[in-house]
Amino acid sequence: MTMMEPRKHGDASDGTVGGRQSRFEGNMKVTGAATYALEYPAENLAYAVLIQSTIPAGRVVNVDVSAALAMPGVLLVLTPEDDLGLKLSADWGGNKPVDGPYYPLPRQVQFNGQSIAAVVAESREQATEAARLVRVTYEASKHVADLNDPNAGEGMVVEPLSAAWGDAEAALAASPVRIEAEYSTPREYHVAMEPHGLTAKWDGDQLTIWEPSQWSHGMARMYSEWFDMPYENVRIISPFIGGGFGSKGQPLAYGAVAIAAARKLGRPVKLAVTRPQNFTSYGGRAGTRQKIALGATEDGILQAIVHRGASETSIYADWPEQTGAATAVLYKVENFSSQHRIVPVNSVTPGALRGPGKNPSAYGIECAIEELAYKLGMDPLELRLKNYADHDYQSGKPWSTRRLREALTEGAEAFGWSRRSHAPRSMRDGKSLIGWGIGCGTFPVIRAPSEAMIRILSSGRVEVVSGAIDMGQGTYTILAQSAAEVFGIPVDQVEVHLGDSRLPGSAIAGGSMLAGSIMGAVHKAAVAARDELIGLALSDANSPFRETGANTLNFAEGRIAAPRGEAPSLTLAELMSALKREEIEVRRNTLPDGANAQEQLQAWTTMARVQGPTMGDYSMHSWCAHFAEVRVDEDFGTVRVSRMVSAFDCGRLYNPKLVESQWRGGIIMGIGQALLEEGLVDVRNGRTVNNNVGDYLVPTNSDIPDVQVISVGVPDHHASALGGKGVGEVGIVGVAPAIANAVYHATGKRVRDLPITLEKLL
Ligand code: MCN
Ligand code: MOS
Repeated sequence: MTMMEPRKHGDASDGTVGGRQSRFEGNMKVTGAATYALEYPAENLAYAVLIQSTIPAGRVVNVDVSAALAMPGVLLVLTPEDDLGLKLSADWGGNKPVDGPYYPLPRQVQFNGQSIAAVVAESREQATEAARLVRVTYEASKHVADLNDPNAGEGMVVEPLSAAWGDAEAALAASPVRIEAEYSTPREYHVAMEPHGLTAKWDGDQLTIWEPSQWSHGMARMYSEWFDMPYENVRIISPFIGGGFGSKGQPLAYGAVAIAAARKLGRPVKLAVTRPQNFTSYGGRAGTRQKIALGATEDGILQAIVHRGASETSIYADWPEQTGAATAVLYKVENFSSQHRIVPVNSVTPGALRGPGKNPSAYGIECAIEELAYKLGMDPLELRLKNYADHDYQSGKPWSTRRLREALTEGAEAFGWSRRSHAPRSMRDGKSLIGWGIGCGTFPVIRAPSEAMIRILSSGRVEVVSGAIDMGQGTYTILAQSAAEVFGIPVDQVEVHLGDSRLPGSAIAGGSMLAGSIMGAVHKAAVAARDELIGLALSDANSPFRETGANTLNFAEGRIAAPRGEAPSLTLAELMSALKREEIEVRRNTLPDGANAQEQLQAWTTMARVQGPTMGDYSMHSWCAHFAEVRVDEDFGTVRVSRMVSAFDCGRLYNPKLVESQWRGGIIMGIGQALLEEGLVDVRNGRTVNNNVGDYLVPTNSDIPDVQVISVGVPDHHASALGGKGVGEVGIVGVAPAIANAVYHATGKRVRDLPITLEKLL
């Protein structure tokens, strides 16, 4: 990795939108000054420890808690016997289920590692020890271990995820050149540095929850429904998060257990989910497999894509890891057919993990395209450019912006692609077989409304206030830049308050939708606050600007002046003082005008107002092209990624430094996915055996080579108010196929099941 550039002081452009401001909370995180959810001090705290099932399917017959209860310090043991008095909550979309009770500690066991009991004690150590003494008797029933279990069956087709146009089967049959292959990906996990957990505290009918959250408002809503209480009475506090990657967007069973225990005991309760328990508290990326057939003319014009995919889900809820998500938008093709199935197995319901759907989907299609290139004897870059999609063939709509061609050509240039020799095993350095491969990626632009508040204080400081989340992406920093730009002040004169469901409503930090959404709201509120200040400055009897005859004011370099720059010139503090104002507070949202309070609440607490990429006149996506170089040891089969160049179109970048870091983070996760990550299931008992960071491998710094990232985007004002497209997820999409393709080029071996481990190459 390239070294971090030294921070340049006094560079005014740093603090405006588009500047390379360093992350506001970075220092706080590395020096321990940032308080995480499990670090909040609460008086009279009790500690809860979860007990998870050790069988994959069946019934809890009996939980013997006598030995546990006899242990010192033990306050409470909760089992399926206890009715915690909870109700089912509506889903992300806000769709209400049939009214019914919710049992976070159920009697019915649906997967190995399900929460079935909890012990609460005066200390965590006492609770942990007592939990070991709880005896659970089960009545086991037959289980399905994973997607490859012979009893798993074919599953169900998810009709809304099927897509077809033209006549794919006929066009495929008529194509002179065809390839067909099956690709698979294993279960993968988030392994965020900060594990799950919470501290819950009741004050009468008011509930405060300190929990890492990607969506303070949505989670507060779901908690309030579980506990059948008014939304206003629940508060989630989540200012700092040690990574979420999709796993922290909804309340989970352990949260309900800790809060119910706190209510029963009349004391605050802290529950830290252990690292192994994290693997089954929220599901990782589902295991997938997909069969892809491509038909082309002899000169490489794609005629047909036939795609059949499947992913595992749990036996109690449907989560499709959409293997066809990228297949339909990457290439120009007149005949297309794609179908996705979900196969229920005894696992926790899989969930969103950076680039859900698009990620395994790009792995399939981008490997298949290179397989076709070799069959045709054509350069894979040339094949991609030859089949460039001029519009979205699925929706029939024009792209809002699509600079994937530029990403491919500029990426190729920076990588030195033209020096490649096509034949496998044709580039070597001693015992190292060298391979080069390409993988394209895409992620849809998802739009959502948000709200924000701006406060101009008499001190001249400006506050940005929002319940939005920063889990490391850079929300604090870009919002400070946005306000600083509007007021023409240095960025350190802006204070940003985030991560609290009591603050103005916000889109989820998910689906790469937050930056576009919240930047729009903050910009709107800041401009409105500035306009209010201008109005006062031009009309207030105490204002030095009253006599200037100006009809507006300029805000630049920390000063406010009339447009032609003549005196007076005041700082924000001086103007506020002249106006005798303590503060100016303005709140704005990006909903259509006139949205009432109920519609506003619905907008921040559900996904009902979220818009997909083709809901307007255009088809809107971020795009990228990754170029990977691998070195494979000829004797040992070890693969090292020695170089990556990736070019991106994410529209306008609010902060290129943070964007580059987002892209690199995604690429690093992609390298892990390609070479290391694999949730291993013991088929006998449905257990994820490598449920710890010693055995579930993710890349470390020494696994990561120089990663060069390039922006080829242009502002896209269809995509968002300020012209940016999503950044947070697209970086991981397309990395694994780029590496798989490079490994094929190096070795002549096509590994179609991730991860590419050495035994598959020997
Ligand atoms: N950005 C920008 N210009 C744009 C868009 C984004 O400068 N046009 C920068 C900003 O710094 C912004 C960040 O990129 O804060 C991410 O913006 P966006 O793409 O809108 O994504 P979200 O804010 O919605 O963040 C969620 C996204 C997702 S879905 C996952 S998963 C993910 C990711 O972000 N998880 C992360 N990046 C992560 N980064 C960290 N450190 N930790 C995680 O858990
Ligand atoms: Mo990201 S997987 O949408 O939180």
